[in-house]
Amino acid sequence: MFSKILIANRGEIAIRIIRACKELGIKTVAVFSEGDKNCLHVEFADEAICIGKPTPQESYLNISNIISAAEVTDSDAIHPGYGFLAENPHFAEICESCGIKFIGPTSENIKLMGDKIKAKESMRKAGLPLIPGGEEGIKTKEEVLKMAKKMGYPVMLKAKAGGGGRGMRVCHSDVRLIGALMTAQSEAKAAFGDSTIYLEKYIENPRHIEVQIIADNYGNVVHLGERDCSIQRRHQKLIEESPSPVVNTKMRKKLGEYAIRGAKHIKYTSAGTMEFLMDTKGNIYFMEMNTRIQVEHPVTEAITGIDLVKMQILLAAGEKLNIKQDDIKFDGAAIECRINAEDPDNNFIPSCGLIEFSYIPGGKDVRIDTHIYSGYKIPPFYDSLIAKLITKGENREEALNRMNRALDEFLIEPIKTTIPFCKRVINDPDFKRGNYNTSFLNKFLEGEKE
Ligand code: MV4
Repeated sequence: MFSKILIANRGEIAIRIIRACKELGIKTVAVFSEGDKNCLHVEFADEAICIGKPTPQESYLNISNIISAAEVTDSDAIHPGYGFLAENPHFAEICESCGIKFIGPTSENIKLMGDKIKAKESMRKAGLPLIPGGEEGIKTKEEVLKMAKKMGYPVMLKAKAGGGGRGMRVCHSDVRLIGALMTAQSEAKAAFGDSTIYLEKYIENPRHIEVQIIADNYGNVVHLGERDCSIQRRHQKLIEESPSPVVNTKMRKKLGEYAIRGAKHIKYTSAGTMEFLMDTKGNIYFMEMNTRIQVEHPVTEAITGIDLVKMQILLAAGEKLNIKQDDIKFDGAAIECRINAEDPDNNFIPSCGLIEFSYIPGGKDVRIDTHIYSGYKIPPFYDSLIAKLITKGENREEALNRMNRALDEFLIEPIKTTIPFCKRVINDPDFKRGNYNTSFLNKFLEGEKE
């Protein structure tokens, strides 16, 4: 087992990982930027090292400073959390070559899934259902028109190195397709340094359903059910829940089998998530795979009782999975609201500065993962996520009622947060019925303007 882990992250996820380490009796090293001196992850870790100036580029993305911090503290392993370096194959490779265990999948798997065309190709070989198209990068205008004709409009252009919605374009006609191809290529080049674009059939009003898996180094893989992440704004998730209101036991089994088959095919290790789209007829298609622990992992922890971060650490240290698929029971329902320091009444502009007062809710089956406290000053350099509120119930209705009361108790003053907005969304009649898809939030926002 590891004796010391360096956490290459900040905020709530750094604290989440420190908690897992402490419970496993592993020493921790926090890294922090000059803008994060007063952060709780610095306080809670056994040691803390400053890794540079406040901007992410100069600190949490600074590979050599992080590796140096691991070496001077004699750390055995690095947990990257999510974001920053979590899905950087180069970083994972450097860790390994320095004899530091990267807590996550292999750099080969990160690289493979980072190439959205190769990812689809490997999942096709594994036998997963895919969105039509995307077999190869587009070389000529003639070629893309031919492909679009074959699959029929609407179609979608996506970046090979993409993800997170950047470089994506929906097109309804030949003329638009040609125009969009050029802009998508330059956007992809600017964002990822790779202009390669591929074409897919556009799935209208899909639900975003993802399946959590965890795999050890010996070929054992289990799935931990799905999360419905359809409530998103500009590709940022706001609310996630499990089980999905539209997934029944049979469908869950099917989704789980796909996810396990895909993971086994690439000899995946550690925690990972297979993202699927479900169309309005209930057809499911593999979309992409995330090779990290995700923001919304506590939703799965709430209904399975499994600590995913502890599990990641144990498996990275070479332990065998101590559970079989049949041991995993899905109990009740859980929902997560992301609390961002943003003003929902002002186009979600970031709201930084001093938190003069904060009260964190509690009570039965309420979980808050946060790094804020009364007197904490939110720096302007990083992601706006300041807390995750997760409630669990015997069923969806109880989880939602509990979320309502926990949101009522949650006080963060004087900055603006998404708390009141989350309250409005979860009380929407369609949301309450589980009747929503990825178009929900835009329509909801339009409705609120009137
Ligand atoms: C799609 C799609 C419809 N059809 N692909 C958005 C993020 C990126 N990972 C892929 N995304 C989408 N790909 C096809 N062929 C719709 C989306 C999409 C979406 C997906 C999941 C959750 C929210 C979304 C919001 C808008 C578009």
